[in-house]
Order: sequence, then structure tokens, then C-alpha cells
Amino acid sequence: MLFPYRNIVVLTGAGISAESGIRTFRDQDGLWENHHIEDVATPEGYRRDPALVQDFYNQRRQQLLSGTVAPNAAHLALAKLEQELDGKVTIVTQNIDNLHEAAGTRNIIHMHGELLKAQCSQTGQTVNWQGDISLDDHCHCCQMPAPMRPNVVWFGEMPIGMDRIHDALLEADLFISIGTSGAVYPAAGFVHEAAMHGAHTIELNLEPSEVEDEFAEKRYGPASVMVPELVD
Ligand code: BV8
Repeated sequence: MLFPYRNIVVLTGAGISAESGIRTFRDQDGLWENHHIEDVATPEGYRRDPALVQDFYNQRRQQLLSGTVAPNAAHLALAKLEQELDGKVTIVTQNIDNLHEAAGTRNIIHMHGELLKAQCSQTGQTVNWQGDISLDDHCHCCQMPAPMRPNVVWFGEMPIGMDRIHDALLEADLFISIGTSGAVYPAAGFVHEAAMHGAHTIELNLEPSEVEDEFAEKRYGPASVMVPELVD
């Protein structure tokens, strides 16, 4: 158990879901392999070719809804930590899958959005969405119904929950990063912010991330082994 910590912030990235069968972005056969980031993860790319972008996210949503992916031991260990710690655990995830919730995590911030929600491209209002988003799907919140888009934060868009995240980093006495390459900001900067406020910092990853030097402690190996080892 992680005594004596009482305020733990955990940042997760695609690597925590890799052993559940969800592809990462920048690894071998990653999601970016057959897509240019600017074509599928920017507002410009969506405006240029909405059908291509919808299809990129529809395929990932279908996988999530297919029943073929489940939380792995890393997600389950974090949910157990939240239940058992005499203190507070905040999961800040860059992932848009629902595997943390499926494992039982409750206190979670999806800073890059959620695959199982859609949003009005005009107002940003979100609704739960359990199927494909087609170009014919329009919102119910605007006088002139606007197209529905994936509820996902693209490059150049403001991540979700930044105030809550900064508050959590201010209080944290332990910051753990799991399964992220540290390639994307502002998430990659959270370790520096937590350390500045006196938190101990641990990186758990398959290999050193781009911000490995910022961590006080580093342990490398698959998340399904490393996270239970740290938490139990
Ligand atoms: C913003 C969409 C500002 C969702 C994604 C400095 C400060 C602030 C911003 C910037 C900055 N410098 C540059 C920027 C701009 C930009 C940015 O960071 N660019 C990068 C390329 C330099 N950031 C932004 O635009 C962000 N917005 O800053 O807004 C603003 C302010 C005011 C007003 C408006 C705006 C928005 C960033 C969000 C972009 N959206 N995707 C989706 O499609 O899912 S990013 C994409 O990368 C995903 O969201 C993903 O979450 C994220 C990070 O990737 P990882 O999760 O780390 O995955 P990756 O494949 O890279 O790595 C996996 C790791 O796991 C590897 O290290 C691997 O070794 C490991 N692993 C693999 N298997 C395992 C494992 N580990 C353990 N066990 C295993 N089994």
C-alpha cells in the first residue's frame, strides 16, 4: 500500500489500456501509423474531411462497445487504491476509453474527452453516444441543428477539467504517471507542477518517456505488472 500518501494524482495514457487490446498512438502499429495526426486529431482535419475523422473515432467506439475489451490488472489496482486508501485518489486520464470506470474508478477526469459521448459542434454540449456518429446526426440544442462531432479534445483545443487538475496537483503528495510517452502538453507538464508543490513523483511505463528526467522514481515494465506491484 502507498503509505503515508494521502493525496494521490495518477496520470494515465494509452499504455495503461494497451494490454486490454486498445492500440496506443506512437508505438509500433499505433493508431497514428496509418493516419497523419493533423488529419484525424485537429479541428482543421475534421473540417477538411469530417467523414474520415468520424470513421477514425467510430472504429474505436465500435471496439469499445464490442465487448472484446475489458479493464486489465492496472485499471483494477487503481480502482482498489481509490477504495482502500485513507485519503484521496484522482485519476487524470488522457484516454478516451471507459476502462477506468469499468474497473470501478469514480474520481476521474477525462482531459482529452470520452469516446462514448458526442458533442454539438456548435455549443460543445455533450450527450452519451453508444454507436456510430454519422454526418446526418445533428444536435437537439440549437435552433439550427448543428452536426454532432466526437467528444474528443483535438490539438489546439482546450483540454477538459484543467481547473480541477491544477487544484489536484496543488494538493498532491504523490504523482504517478502510467503508460504515457510524455509527448503531449499540457499533460506532460503535470509532473513538473506536482514536484514544484512538493509531491513525490513516480513514472511507470514500458520505456522511459520524453519527460523521464522530471521523475524522482522510475519503474519500467508492463502496466498490468507494475501498477499492482506499486499499489498492493
Ligand atoms: C492545448 C485526441 C491549449 C484524442 C489527442 C505546451 C503547452 C501547451 C500546449 C502545447 C505545448 N506545446 C505544444 C502544445 C500543443 C499540443 C501539443 O502538446 N503538441 C505536441 C504534439 C507537442 N497540445 C494541445 O494542442 C492540447 N491543447 O494545449 O490547448 C489551449 C489553450 C487555450 C485555448 C485553447 C487551447 C491538446 C492535446 C490533446 C490532443 N489530443 N488525441 C484521441 O484521439 O484519443 S493527443 C493523443 O496523445 C491522445 O489523446 C493521447 O492521450 C495523447 C498522449 O499519448 P499517450 O497516451 O502517451 O500514448 P502514446 O502512444 O504516445 O504512448 C504510449 C506509451 O505507453 C508509450 O510510452 C509506451 O511505451 C507505453 N506503453 C505501451 N504499452 C504499455 C506501455 N506502458 C505500460 N504498459 C504497457 N503495456
